[in-house]
Amino acid sequence: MSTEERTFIAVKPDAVQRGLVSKVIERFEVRGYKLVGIKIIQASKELLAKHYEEHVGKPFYPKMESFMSSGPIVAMCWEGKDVVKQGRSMLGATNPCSSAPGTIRGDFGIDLGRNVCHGSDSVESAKREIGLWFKDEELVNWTSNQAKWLQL
Ligand code: DGI
Repeated sequence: MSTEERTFIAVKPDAVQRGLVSKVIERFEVRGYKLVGIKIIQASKELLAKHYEEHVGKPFYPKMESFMSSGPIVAMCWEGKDVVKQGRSMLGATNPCSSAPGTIRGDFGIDLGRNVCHGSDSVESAKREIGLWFKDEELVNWTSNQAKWLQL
């Protein structure tokens, strides 16, 4: 297991259907982060309830569950310096209408319920979410040749 920080990023069904998977991947790649896990998955209601455990029972949950299970999700694990915090900042505010231009949600979304992507909000949640969406053997430890050009 790498000692580098990791985060869980998901391209939600709206963005998969709109052909935005490559755009989300590109933002993380060009920033200097390393992709260590990726798969396309049709999420079950059980998985979503675990992932969104703090939201189960809230008024918006049934609609969100239905949206998140309406089509495939691209689940990814990205690795690199400060990737959890930087990943959240690259995604932008939860509501795309409040997300700054230049962020993923601010550039590609206009609706809170269809907000393009998910990113872990803390190192602890990242560990939990990566464990929910990936088996250990689905994550690949590899050395990027770019590493020496990215940081001292
Ligand atoms: O971590 P985030 O995705 O930025 O935000 P969050 O954990 O507060 O909420 C998870 C998702 O739930 C969010 O991406 C969109 C949805 N959501 C949150 N609050 C509301 C909501 N959806 C609706 N329709 N209404 C809400 O108030």
